Amino acid sequence: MGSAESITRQVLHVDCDCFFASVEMRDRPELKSLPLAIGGAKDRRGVISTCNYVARKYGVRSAMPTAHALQLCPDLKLMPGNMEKYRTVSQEVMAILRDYGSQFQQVSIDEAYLELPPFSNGELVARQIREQVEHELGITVSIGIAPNKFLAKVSSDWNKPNGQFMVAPWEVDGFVAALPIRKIPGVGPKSAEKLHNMGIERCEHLREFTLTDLLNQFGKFGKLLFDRSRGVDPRALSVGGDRKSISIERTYPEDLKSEAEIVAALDGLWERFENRVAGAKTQPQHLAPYVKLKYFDFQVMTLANHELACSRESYATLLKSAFAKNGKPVRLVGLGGRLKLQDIDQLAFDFNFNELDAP
Ligand code: TTP
Ligand code: MG
Repeated sequence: MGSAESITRQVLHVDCDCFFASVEMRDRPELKSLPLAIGGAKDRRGVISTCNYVARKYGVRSAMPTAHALQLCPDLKLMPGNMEKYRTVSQEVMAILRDYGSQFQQVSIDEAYLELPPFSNGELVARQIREQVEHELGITVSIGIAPNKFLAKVSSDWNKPNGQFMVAPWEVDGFVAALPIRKIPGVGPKSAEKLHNMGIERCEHLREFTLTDLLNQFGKFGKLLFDRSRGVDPRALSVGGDRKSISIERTYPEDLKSEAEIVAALDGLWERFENRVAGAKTQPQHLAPYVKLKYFDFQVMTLANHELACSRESYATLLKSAFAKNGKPVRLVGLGGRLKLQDIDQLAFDFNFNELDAP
């Protein structure tokens, strides 16, 4: 254990709690005490996208056929879901997170990694993020703090919902030794079964195998198992690789106080944004525009409209509407373009893909 890198890195993995359900409970608090699921109707062979923690007590889970969920929990309140709303809230969460990391990587609609500068107080930063998201957006997130992405991802699940968990560098060895192999991201049901048949339940058992043994048994995936069972994960945050949005922003020395000032700010921002889009090898027609305003009191508002083209005129329209929402003095203006996502099925597909099982 303990390369210089693993001692100094501080990676946060932030994951929203029962994301789609949290947004609905925020907007209709009377749903909080009920078992709630977002998903397709039973008679249309729908599946559950997610459910709140009340419904989880009954065994309801993501990707489960709705018919099965209703057998487990006949009182389940089922809602069809509103992707447009979830995308907007996702953008708002990400806008908050981005400000905390020296690097930032969004990995799905509700989760992201942050790399903190060395010697930051990771636990304190996590607490601040949780407070800010809950206060500004009315939903909760859980956070893992660890020396690498693998351990941060495992840790964000440890005290879910609305919790955080840190694995300090000196705790890595013991923590990983006791970790069930199913907790290693990438180990799905098939590889778990194969590992169990080899007598491997926890990472400490994996360590008894040589790298050659594991490569012979699992191909390239064997190297991942070898590394992860020792708490090793050298992956950097892929900033821009997994890009879901492109944005630029500027904080002004003096707050902007009128619609005219906000629209005039576009002069300085639009060209930078166009260059950023071109630099990311993306076409504007693949982007849905959004704007971000941060007010003098650090409240943040984002406004998106995926029907609009990604043009200067659209940003002027969005900025005017955003400013009109409450007219408070603005300290920061941002322009963004979100890569257009498909539909909920595509999203479910992406999730399955993330959980890719070993050969
Ligand atoms: P997750 O973060 O996997 O789940 P979650 O946020 O609902 O719950 P948890 O508290 O355990 O993190 O997924 C984020 C959102 O993505 C989820 O709210 C709905 C959507 N989703 C699907 O549509 N289909 C799926 O199979 C999964 C897993 C998620
Ligand atoms: Mg989540």
